[in-house]
Amino acid sequence: MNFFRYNSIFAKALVLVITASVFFAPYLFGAEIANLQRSTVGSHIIFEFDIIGEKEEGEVTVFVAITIGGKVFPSEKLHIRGDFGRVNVGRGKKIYWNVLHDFPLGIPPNIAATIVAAGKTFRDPATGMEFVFVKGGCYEMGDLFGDGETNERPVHEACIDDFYMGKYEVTVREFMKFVDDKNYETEAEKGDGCSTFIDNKWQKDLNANWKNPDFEQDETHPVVCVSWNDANAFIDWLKGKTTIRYRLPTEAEREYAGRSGGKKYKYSWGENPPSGNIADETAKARFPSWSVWTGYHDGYVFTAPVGSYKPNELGLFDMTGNVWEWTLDWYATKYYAESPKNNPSGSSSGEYKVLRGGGWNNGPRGSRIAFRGRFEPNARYNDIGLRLVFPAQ
Ligand SMILES: [Ca+2]
Repeated sequence: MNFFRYNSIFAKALVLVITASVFFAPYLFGAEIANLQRSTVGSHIIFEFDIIGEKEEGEVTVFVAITIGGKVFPSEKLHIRGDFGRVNVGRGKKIYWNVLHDFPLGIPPNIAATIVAAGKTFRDPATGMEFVFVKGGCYEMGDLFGDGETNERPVHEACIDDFYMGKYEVTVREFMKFVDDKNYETEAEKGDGCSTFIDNKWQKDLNANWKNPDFEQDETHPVVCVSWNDANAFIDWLKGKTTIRYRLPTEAEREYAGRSGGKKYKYSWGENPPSGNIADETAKARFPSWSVWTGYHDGYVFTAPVGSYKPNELGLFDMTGNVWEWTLDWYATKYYAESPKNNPSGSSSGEYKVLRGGGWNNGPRGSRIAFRGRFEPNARYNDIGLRLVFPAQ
């Protein structure tokens, strides 16, 4: 086999030079990599491993990345082939890395490989954030009930690839890990604060930011007062920690997941009674002028701890209400008329980024899944947060 032909003297040198510390995530969640072994054959490093999953796990997603001197090289940047991407659970999996192709001048020292499997669920090793596998598909996107805004029309077919979505909105605790690690200052802290609902109207509070959003929060609440730019700084940090290509969801992914896989639902709770933190009777008692969901009590005027209400049919929590969530997409009023069918990802440019899902201050109309919120990428409000996704390929 040509593939394995090599000069044996050089191969010996290779083994000496590489002080590889191969490791894998030491947690058991959905699916895991086990019995990982490394060998060197010619110009290749070969990783052999088993993928162990719960009984119902069939295909899982395997990510591989190589770290050299603290720098992460994801698989798509290297000459790597074999059992990664969507792979069936089982034993004797192999990944081949043509290391001399990528480093022809010599093998760098201190190479570490990270191989991670994501099953039906996944837990991020750096933050503990949980993710749920969302099987892709085609669905009718937009104002299915004929009572929405004009920018929700025309209703059109959108087809979405498989992806993973955050089970919860990003919490104060998770965002704090990023801030502490990077000594990051949010745009609200650097600039003129965050808009909060004071004296019965939205106005800038110079002293408001994610640590002090003008209402009580503990670490289990969704982080707010973060701009789209802050959200992406958080994502860039997280990507550098792991092998996972995290990003914000597209508008089409957010609507598909919010409707439990594109079902004809107006809210994330489907045909059931409301189950989420929206403008309810609790909020009405504090803000009598608000339009609320009459007769519904969720117990919170402002944000609630994430996961306080029943999840939707995909196991995702707070897909309606709690906080508005940034999406990847630039907003265009007429985008739905020209949107591509496969994996639409918004206008190519724009002034505003789309927000989805509604927040603690939205009544029945603004809480609709199809509703398209929008703000400038540097906007900060204490009803805006985020949720992450990553592709399953
Ligand atoms: Ca509420």
